[in-house]
Amino acid sequence: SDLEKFITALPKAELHLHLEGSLEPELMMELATKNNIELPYQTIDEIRKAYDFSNLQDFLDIYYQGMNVLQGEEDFYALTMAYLEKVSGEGVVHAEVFYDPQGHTSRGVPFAEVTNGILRALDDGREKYGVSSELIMSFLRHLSEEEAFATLREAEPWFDGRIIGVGLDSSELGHPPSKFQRVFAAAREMDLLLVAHAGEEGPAAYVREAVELLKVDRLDHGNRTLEDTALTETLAQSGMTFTVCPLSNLKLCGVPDMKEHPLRRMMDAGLKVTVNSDDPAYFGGYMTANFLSVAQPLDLSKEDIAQLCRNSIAGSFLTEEEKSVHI
Ligand code: ES4
Ligand code: ZN
Repeated sequence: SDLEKFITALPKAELHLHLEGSLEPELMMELATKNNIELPYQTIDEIRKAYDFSNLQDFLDIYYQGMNVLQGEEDFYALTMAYLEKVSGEGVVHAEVFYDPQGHTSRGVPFAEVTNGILRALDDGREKYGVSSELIMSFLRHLSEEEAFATLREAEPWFDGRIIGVGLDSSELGHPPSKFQRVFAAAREMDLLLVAHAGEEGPAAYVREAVELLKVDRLDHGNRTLEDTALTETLAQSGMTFTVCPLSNLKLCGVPDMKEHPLRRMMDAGLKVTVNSDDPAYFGGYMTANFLSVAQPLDLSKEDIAQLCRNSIAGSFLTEEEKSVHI
């Protein structure tokens, strides 16, 4: 369509993408066979049918199951290259991607194999597809503070610019940002950039904690921020960037219908909003699909869409000089 071509042509950055969530059923089956991993599915169709979620935890159970097929460095390389190839055709010029090392080290896959496989693909993808990128390591918030600290220590050799920041993901309810205040303070002391998922399922109070206690540089999701008017005003004033993921919110029943999605109200409140794909292999689409999913239901103009794309470049961790190439 005309709108699809318009969206694809706009230079944009993806700022909220879990690499393990870009594992397509085809690659999952291929790696399961190669690595002799039992899957509870026999066909691609069966896999896709299992992707019917009522909430975040429903999804996470399937997501951790799926990532078991990732075993060696080559698997993480293939996963990452497939993602970069896909989005390079959608106008993504820069991607700041998450991975969940604890989802792999807990299964006996060494941190170095995971990380180096991803980094080698990010380097090759820059050459092959012209997509620049950065890597952010996320802590699983359902695990302990101690386990997060152990992961932070294990990652230290890569804090020379290869891992640029840390994030916080997985089961939100019952695991407030405050649980990781000391871990994030330590990461800040190491000059790492800080992001955290907050206000996806959790209340606005969790968004406030991510900002005030963790001191995040960027906020992932943040859908429920609007429930706190004072906080919304503060974050509009401070220019905080929000990485919103429309198809994710729909698939995990955070919104009943795209017409009810808060993205437009967040923009109208003066928040710097971006559109992202989160876990595209599980939620039904990559960047263009996410833009298209809200364009008509929220009556977004072409100018609104262009603004969302400019926000993604501006809200990235690129230098001002690097941003100026894309804006
Ligand atoms: C995630 Cl959508 C979402 N929320 C929280 N944690 C996650 N990890 C991967 N996708
Ligand atoms: Zn996410």
